Amino acid sequence: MNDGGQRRYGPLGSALVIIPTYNEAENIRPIVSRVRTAVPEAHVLVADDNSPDGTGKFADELSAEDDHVHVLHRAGKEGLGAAYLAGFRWGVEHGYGVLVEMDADGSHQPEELPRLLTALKGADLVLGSRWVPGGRIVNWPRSRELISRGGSLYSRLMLDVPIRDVTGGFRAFRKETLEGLGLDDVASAGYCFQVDLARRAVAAGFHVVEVPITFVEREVGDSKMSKDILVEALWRVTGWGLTDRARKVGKLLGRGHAR
Ligand SMILES: Nc1nc2c(ncn2[C@@H]2O[C@H](COP(=O)(O)OP(=O)(O)OP(=O)(O)O)[C@@H](O)[C@H]2O)c(=O)[nH]1
Ligand SMILES: [Mg+2]
Repeated sequence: MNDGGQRRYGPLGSALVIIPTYNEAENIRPIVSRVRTAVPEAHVLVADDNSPDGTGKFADELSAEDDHVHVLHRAGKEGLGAAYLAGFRWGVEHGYGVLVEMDADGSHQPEELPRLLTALKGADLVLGSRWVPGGRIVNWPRSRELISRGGSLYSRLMLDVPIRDVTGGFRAFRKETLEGLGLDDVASAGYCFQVDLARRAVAAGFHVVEVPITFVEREVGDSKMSKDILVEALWRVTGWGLTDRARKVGKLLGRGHAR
């Protein structure tokens, strides 16, 4: 993560808030309406994986009522990462300059979006962060907090990224940043998708800024968090960390050999 130094940043283009959904029927209307109120100029893209509870249909209704709301219907449940990749592609193709990631369940508060977007004026990527001073969590069981904090700490140490909240999913990207991350070979489906994007941004030398947020546990609907998602995150992060280390050792040995 560089400090942004004397760099000058181009103006922010129009923003697209991407909301991936799987069975969020009760949450979709309130969350879209909060986004529309908090950042009226932004557009919303609901990326729905053919939710059996009809979330996609409710999103279509919202879209029919409001020309700032769009829906991307996907064939079936493929994970959060795949839904975001499709959403990013849609957003770039449609000319948006800022792509925002946000959950549908109210954990990410739309009212905090203006702060994220303001910070992006001087950054390549802004991460909403629970674990920087000023960041807070509301109604999370201790066990969930430990998993999240532990996951961030493990990723930070393993991957050598100076980011406190590396698994969070409330983020704002400049289009140019996404284009510089090499998204074509991102395979992560679950939460490690967020870790993967953060480590790619740091490795590419982008200026990453963490902004404190208040994260509120979902009140309605079911979590899609599962043991499989955690296991995927653990083995992928470990794999990336070991590969990076092996590469560094290889470079050192190569240099020694050349001398
Ligand atoms: N399109 C799509 N969206 C998904 C998928 N899995 C999760 N989501 C959405 O991604 C967001 C985050 O998922 P959550 O289940 O809230 O995960 P979480 O926030 O870690 O878990 P909780 O704290 O228990 O809410 C929500 O908006 C989900 O509806 C998926 O496979 N496809
Ligand atoms: Mg959630």
